[in-house]
Amino acid sequence: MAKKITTLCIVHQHPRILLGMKKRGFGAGKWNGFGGKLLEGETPEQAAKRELQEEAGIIVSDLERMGVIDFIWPDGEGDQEVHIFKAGNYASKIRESEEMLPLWFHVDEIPFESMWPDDKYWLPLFLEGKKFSGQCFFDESGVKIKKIFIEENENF
Ligand code: 6U4
Repeated sequence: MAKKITTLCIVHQHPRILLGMKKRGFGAGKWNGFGGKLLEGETPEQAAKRELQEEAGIIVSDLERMGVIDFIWPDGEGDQEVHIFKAGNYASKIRESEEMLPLWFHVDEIPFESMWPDDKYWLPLFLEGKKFSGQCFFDESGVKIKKIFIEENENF
C-alpha cells in the first residue's frame, strides 16, 4: 500500500499539553495528538486544523509546523508520513468526539507508557520549541522500534 500522509497536532499551553485518548481505528487505546489523513486537495496544515476541530472541537487560526516523521512498517501497511503541528491559544470549547477523549497533562506527567513508543524521542524537542525530522522503523507488532533517527531540523 502507498504511504499515507497524516497530521498530528498537540495543543501546548505551557506547562500543559492537550492529548486525546484514541477510541477507535489506528492507535486505539493510546494517548496521542489529534489528526488523521489528508482529504483530497488539502495541505497538511488545513487537514490538521480540520481534524483538531472534528476530534476535539478546537478552532485555531494558526498552527506552527514542528516536524515531519516517516513511520515505516515491515509490511508497508501502516506506513505514514506524519506532519506534526503545535497549537497554542484558541477561543472555542474543548469537546469529546467519537474518536477522541481530550485531557490536559502537565509536561512532567506525560503518559509515555500509553503512547506510541516513538513519542518519547521527539516530544521533548517539540516541548522545547525545536523543529525536527526523522524516520522510525517499527517491528511487526508496532510495540517495538527497530530503528529511529530524529534530528533537529529548522528546514524540514
Ligand atoms: P480513520 O480513517 O479516521 O478511521 P484512523 O484509523 O483513525 O483513520 P488515521 O490513519 O486517520 O487513523 O490517523 C492516524 C493518526 O495517528 C494520525 O494523527 C497520525 C497518528 N500516528 C500514526 N503513527 C503514529 C506514531 N508512530 N506516533 C504518533 N502518532 C502516530 O505519535
